[in-house]
Amino acid sequence: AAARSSISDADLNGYDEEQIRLMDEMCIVVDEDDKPIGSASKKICHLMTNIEKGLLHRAFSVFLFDKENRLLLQQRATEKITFPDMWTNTCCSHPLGIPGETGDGLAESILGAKRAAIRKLDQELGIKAEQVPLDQFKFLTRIHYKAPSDGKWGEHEVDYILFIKPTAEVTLDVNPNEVRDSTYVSADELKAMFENKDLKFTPWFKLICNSMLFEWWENLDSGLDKYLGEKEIRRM
Ligand code: DMA
Ligand code: MN
Repeated sequence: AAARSSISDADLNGYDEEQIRLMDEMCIVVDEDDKPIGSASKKICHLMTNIEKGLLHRAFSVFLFDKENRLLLQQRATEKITFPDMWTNTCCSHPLGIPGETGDGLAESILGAKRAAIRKLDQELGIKAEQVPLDQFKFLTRIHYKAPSDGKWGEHEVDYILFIKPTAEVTLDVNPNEVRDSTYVSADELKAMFENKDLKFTPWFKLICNSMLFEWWENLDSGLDKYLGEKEIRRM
C-alpha cells in the first residue's frame, strides 16, 4: 500500500494535522535565475538538509495597505511548522505547480504569483477574491534569500514582492490555523513594534524592511511606478 501521505512521516510527528496536510502541496523548484526546473513537496523544500544542498523554490509576499496607507500585518499561528508566532507581512506562501500558478517567463510567473496570492489571502485571512482583483496587485521585485527557522526547517526562496492597495474595502475572516493575530500599522507604528523585544519577526520581513520597504511605502500613492517590474533578482 502507498505510504506517501506525510501524516505518517517521522519528520512531521507532533505537528498540527492541517499544517501537516499542507506539507504535501507541490512547490515550484527553480534555479538561481528563477527558471523552473521541477517540483517538490512543501515538506521537501523546507527541510534544511535539502536547502543546504541548494534546493530553491518560488514564493510570494503580499503587502496589503488600507486607504490610510496602513500595512496589514499578521502574526503567524502557533500551529505553523516554520516560523510560528512571528509577526510578518500580510500574507506569504508559494505559487504551486498547478495550471495558472506555474510560469516560465517573468510575465507569466508574476501572473502565477498574483493568482496564488488571491488564493492564500482567502485561505489565511478570509479576504474574498473580488476585494483583491488581479489587476490591483503591483509586482515590485524578486528577492532571493535563505533563512533557517529552527534548525530542522527553513526557507530558501525566490520571493515575488507584491503590493496591493485595494479600492474596495477588505473584510477579514481570519483562519486561526494560519493566523494568530492581525493588525494595521503605519510606518511609525511598525518601527515602534521593532523596538518591542517581546515581538519576533520573520527573517524575510526583516530583510525587506531593512532594504526597500519604507521607501516603497513612502511612494505608495505617487512615484511607485519607477520601482515596479524590476527584472533583476535581489540577492539577500
Ligand atoms: C512562505 O510562507 C513564503 C514566504 C515568502 C516565506 P508561509 O510559510 O506562510 O507559507 P504557507 O502559508 O503556505 O505555509
Ligand atoms: Mn517557502
